Amino acid sequence: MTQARAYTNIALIKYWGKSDITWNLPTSSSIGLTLDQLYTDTRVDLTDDLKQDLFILDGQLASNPRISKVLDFVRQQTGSHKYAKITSENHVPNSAGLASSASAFAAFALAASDSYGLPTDRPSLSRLARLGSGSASRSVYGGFSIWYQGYDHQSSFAQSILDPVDFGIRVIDVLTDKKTKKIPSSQGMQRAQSSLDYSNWLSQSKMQIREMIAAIKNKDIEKIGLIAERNAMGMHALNRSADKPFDYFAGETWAVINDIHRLYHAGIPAFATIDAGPNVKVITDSRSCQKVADQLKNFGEILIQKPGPGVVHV
Ligand code: 2P0
Repeated sequence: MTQARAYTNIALIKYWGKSDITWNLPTSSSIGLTLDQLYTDTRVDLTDDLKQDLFILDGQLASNPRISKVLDFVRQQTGSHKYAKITSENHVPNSAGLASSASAFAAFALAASDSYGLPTDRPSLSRLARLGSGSASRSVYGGFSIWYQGYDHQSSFAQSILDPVDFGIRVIDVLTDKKTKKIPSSQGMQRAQSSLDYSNWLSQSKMQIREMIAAIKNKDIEKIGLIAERNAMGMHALNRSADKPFDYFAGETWAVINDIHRLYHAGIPAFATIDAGPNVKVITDSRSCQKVADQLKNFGEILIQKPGPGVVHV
C-alpha cells in the first residue's frame, strides 16, 4: 500500500490544445503555480484477488477510464499483471466545482509508481501524471513549474522553475459559481483548436512563456499577473472564435474581472485568470490580498491561496 498527496496548480500560461490524444501531448508548453489549500490524497493497494481495477472516489465506487489507461501503461512498463484498488479523496472546502484532475493524477502517479516499483523521480512522475491529465504533470512540483511541450512521451514533462517560493504571491479564488462546468476541458480545447486564431495563440504563448520565466525569476508579481491575464484572455478568445463557439465566462465572471481592473487602476496589484469554468482567480500579493478579498467577497466564497508543495507520500 502506498498513499500520496498532491495539490492543485493554477496555470499562469495555459495548456489549451493537444497534439496527440493517446499520449496526451500538448500543442504548447505551459506554466503553473502549485497552491497550498486544495489537495487530493490517493492510495493504491495491489491485491491478487482483483479481476479489474477498482476506483473509490470520496467513499463511492467510481469509474474513470483514464485511471486504467495510466495503470495499463504502468503494468506494461513493469510486466506486472496485478490490478489495483485506488482510493482517492479530494480535500476541497465544502464547495463543488473545484475538484481537480491535476492534484488527483499527480497523487495517483506517485502512489501507483511506488506500488508497482517504477521510478519516482519527479520527471518520471510528471510523465505518468500527464498521461492521466495534462495539468497534473505540473502538480508533481511545488511552486512554479513549466511543462515542456515535448514531442513524445519521454520529452513531454514538467520541471521546476522556482521552489520553494514565497515572495508574497497570492492567488484568490472567487467562487461565484459552484456548478460543474458544462464543457469538459479536453472537449473545450479540441473545439478551440478549430479557431482561425489558433496558430497566433501558439506563437503568442511561446513569447509569453519566455516573459513569464523571466518575471518569475525576478519575483515580479505585477509582470506575472499582467502576462497571466493576457494569456488567459487569449485562451478564452479562442473559445469564442471556434468553429462551434462557446464561452466559459458566465454569470458574474465579467463583473469580477471589472472590479479587479478597478483595483489595479487604483494602485493595487490584482490580475485575473480564468480556467475551464466561470470562476475568476486573482493573482495578487500578500500585502493586498485581504483588501482584494474584502472587495470581492460579495460575489461568493473566497479562498486565499499561497504557493504549495509538490507531491509527497502521506
Ligand atoms: C491548464 N486547463 O493549463 C489549462 C487551462 C484548464 C484551462 O489543463 O484533458 O484537465 O486532462 O489533459 O489538464 C484543464 O485540462 O486536461 C487544464 P486533460 P486538463 O491548467
